[in-house]
Amino acid sequence: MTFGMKTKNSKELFKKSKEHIAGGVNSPVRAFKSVGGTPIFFRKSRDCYLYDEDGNKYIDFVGSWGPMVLGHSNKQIIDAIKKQATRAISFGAPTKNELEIAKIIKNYFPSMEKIRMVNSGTEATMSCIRLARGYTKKNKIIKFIGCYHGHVDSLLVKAGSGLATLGIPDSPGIPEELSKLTITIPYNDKEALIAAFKKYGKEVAAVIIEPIAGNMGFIEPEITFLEKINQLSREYGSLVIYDEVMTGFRVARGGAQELYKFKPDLTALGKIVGGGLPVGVYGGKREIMDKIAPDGPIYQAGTLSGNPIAVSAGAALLKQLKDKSIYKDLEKNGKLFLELLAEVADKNNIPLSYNIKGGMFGFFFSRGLPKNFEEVNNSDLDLFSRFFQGMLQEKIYLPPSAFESCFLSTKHSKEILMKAAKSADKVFKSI
Ligand code: HOZ
Repeated sequence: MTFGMKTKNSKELFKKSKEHIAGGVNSPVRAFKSVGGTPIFFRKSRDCYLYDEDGNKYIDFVGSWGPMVLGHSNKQIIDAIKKQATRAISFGAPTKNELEIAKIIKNYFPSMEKIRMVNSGTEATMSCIRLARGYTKKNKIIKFIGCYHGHVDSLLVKAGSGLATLGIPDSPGIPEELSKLTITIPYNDKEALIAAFKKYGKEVAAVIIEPIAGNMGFIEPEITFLEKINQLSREYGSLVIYDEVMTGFRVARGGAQELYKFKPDLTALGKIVGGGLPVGVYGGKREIMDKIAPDGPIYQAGTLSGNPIAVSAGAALLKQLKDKSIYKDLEKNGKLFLELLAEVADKNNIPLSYNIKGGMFGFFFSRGLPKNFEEVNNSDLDLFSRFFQGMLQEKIYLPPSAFESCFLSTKHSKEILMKAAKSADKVFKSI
């Protein structure tokens, strides 16, 4: 598609990458498969802008899928990385840096009484599942259709994000014996949840949920649905795991659990905790976390876990999120953009629904806001692809999938957002 725009270098790089990297990319959504065209190869980023290998400059609504809350190339984060890199890169041994970030995370997420650093969100959710199974001595997991919790075997069943984008319901390579232990039910479906607990409750180690789903677009939960999860889990002795890899430090400083005032037993956090470097964290109730080795028998380990550079970068970002008013401002600006977007969509007879919390939002080409994966699937996905391509021509970089969420930074000024809405108007007229 990308006609009119210079993409020669990206095209060549993608062609070459395909010879050496599986699918030419290191994560499937990046391949632009569902939206068409060639993935853009980026070279530089500043504030809310991305610069590609062909010299194009884009307004970015991906923000590295979350971490760039304060915009790209934040000075304090860069300084922290430089400072730590000159001191030491990695020890595979404890450091003061880990203690510092642990205290900040606990302060922002009071439900995480003890934490463990890992290297990605996938590792964090995977470790939560093992811990929940080991702690409860039960094996089954309840997850919700369209929620994505990383590429963990037990959780890669009817998942969102890349699987939804590519239309892969269940990945080959996962033994049936294992996927049988995962019970999947629709998001926001209390009746299905009650039925699942009635049938399997005694065997359920945990319910894992994105307390605001970000991997099937942006879907808010009904509060009564979250309450039901808590109530049934308590009743049956199952744990509640919140996967806040996308929502943590994003919808509010303390994630969706701060917004809804719920305290899950375990929480998984990811990318944002590293300020853009590869980091994950899991944590929760002290008595559960004490079951992890070396204090307990449930094993989990990693040489690069708590890597000094990654945690320094993370701490530099998290310290700057101290003032919660950042989130009010992000949401205010985001709402302004989405209102304008809806206005121009309406003007062009295009149905559009949207939702936002803090610095994370989603929009769908549908009359009403979808409540679950099926409803997202029923939105106009083809229109999304055309809109994506049109916006790319306008040098606006959206997530290359209708099943992902968008991210704002404090560097997205009102002027920049108004410019993006104007571009959307132009695109709506042409598609
Ligand atoms: N699945 C990731 C976001 N939900 C996207 C990963 C990537 O391509 O970087």
